[in-house]
Amino acid sequence: MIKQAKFVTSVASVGNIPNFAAPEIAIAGKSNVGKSSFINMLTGQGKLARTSSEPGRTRLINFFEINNGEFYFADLPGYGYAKVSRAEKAKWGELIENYLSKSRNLINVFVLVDLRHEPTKDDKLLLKYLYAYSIPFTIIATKADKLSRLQQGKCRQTVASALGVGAADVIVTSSEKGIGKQEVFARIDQLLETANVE
Ligand SMILES: Nc1nc2c(ncn2[C@@H]2O[C@H](COP(=O)(O)OP(=O)(O)OP(=O)(O)O)[C@@H](O)[C@H]2O)c(=O)[nH]1
Ligand SMILES: [Mg+2]
Repeated sequence: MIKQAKFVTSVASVGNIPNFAAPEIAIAGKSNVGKSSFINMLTGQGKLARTSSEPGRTRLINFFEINNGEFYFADLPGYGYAKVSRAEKAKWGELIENYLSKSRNLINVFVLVDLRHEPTKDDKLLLKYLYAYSIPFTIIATKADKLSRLQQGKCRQTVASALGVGAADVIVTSSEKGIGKQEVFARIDQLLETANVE
């Protein structure tokens, strides 16, 4: 359960990445997949993380304190947005990569993918990176409200197969309808129970 949540800081460069001495869960995924909305659903604060129908709005890593420092969410900038310059893309990539490889208390990356679509090349690249650096992750499928129950089941299987995990390992969510919230909380509890913090 999340009882308290507040925005702490935004980070635009690697040198400023904070160490909170508490477990961190990063929220990653392509631009516009619903990362910020997901944080807002979990915290019950509709305006905590800035959302936008315009892709590529979150260009910084935004940190949120949860339950008075029990853990932190890191809302990562979305990848795969076509309308930005190559230089800017490289800058985002570097920021994300540096964060993932240097953050000492990162316990898990929530990889958000749109339930309706086949995972992209960039999604697969992220997973490859997480495997290579032995960073544990959880697949979260978003925007389930846009599909019927039957389609949700089918798409869950498609997403799972494309990412090389089991369908049971994909948590189906909708920030709009609050679908999957309890499953996500259960996952977070499980992660926190086994967390070691420096
Ligand atoms: N129908 C529906 N729309 C959603 C859901 N989650 C997010 N959206 C919409 O998708 C758009 C993008 O949501 P954001 O939460 O800003 O996405 P993001 O991944 O943070 O985007 P960037 O920060 O640009 O990478 C917004 O218009 C949201 O309202 C959902 O569960 N269902
Ligand atoms: Mg965002």
